[in-house]
Amino acid sequence: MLDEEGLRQAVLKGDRDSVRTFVTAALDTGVDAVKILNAGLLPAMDVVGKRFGAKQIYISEVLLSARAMHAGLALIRPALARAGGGADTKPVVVLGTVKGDLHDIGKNLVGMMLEAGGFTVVDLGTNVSAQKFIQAVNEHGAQVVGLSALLTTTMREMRQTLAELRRSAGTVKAVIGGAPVTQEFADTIGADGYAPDAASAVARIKELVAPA
Ligand code: B12
Repeated sequence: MLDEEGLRQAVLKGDRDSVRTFVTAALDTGVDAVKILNAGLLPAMDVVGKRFGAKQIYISEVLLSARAMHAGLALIRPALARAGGGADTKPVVVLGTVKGDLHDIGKNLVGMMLEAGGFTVVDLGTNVSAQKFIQAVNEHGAQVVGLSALLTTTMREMRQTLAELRRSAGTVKAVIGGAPVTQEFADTIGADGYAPDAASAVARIKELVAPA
């Protein structure tokens, strides 16, 4: 059984131990990992983001909530990966936060949802240079590269990274996201796709890898 409200409150309070307790109890009783993500962890982080935006909480509280959410994500990760299906033929997505940018909460959510959606995710972390993206795309034969940026300054880096990917990483499709990023910006820099959140990121990337 999943105590949805209990789990959400635990994330909101940044109570890592309680998050682990709720998630473990849910997994032990056979609750689907995707449900734990969609009914508990994601909506709670959404509330955290809104409260921060409305100046109701401090950044330290955001970080505590993010840490608690990650403790829950770590527990459901194996089940999410299994939910993604068979082993060999999964399309590969290289994911990372662009150079100069250390924000990774949203990018990690996108990665988790992609794994649950049947993709193999190569997560390069944060502060990733164009060269590292190119190397990983070529090494893993990725069909898609996902770039995340949370700062208006690093959106510029996104443009530069995309230009270098176009020169050196073949036909890889590029999808971008992050709070300041818009569809209009994606069109301006020539990205193949944009998504405002993790669920629509999966849908957009599925469209891009679908056979024409
Ligand atoms: C948490 C946070 C931090 C944490 C980051 C911790 C971490 N591990 O990520 C810390 C404290 C380190 C931090 C640092 C800084 N931060 Co900060 N931070 C935030 C905060 C509060 C929340 C971001 C977040 O995690 N949101 C929750 C997630 C779930 O949402 P998301 O990231 O948007 O992701 C979703 C979508 O955008 C999308 N998505 C994300 N990535 C991708 C990728 C792809 C491919 C796709 C398709 C979709 C997608 O899907 C996600 C899931 O739904 C925001 C404020 C805000 N409300 O956004 C400020 C904010 C982003 N930070 C800001 C600033 C200024 C900074 C600092 C410069 C502060 C400073 N003076 O030092 C530094 C920069 C450090 C650096 N070089 O990166 C500003 C940016 C302003 C701007 N327009 O440029 C913001 C907006 C705060 C503000 N209002 O001023 N920050």
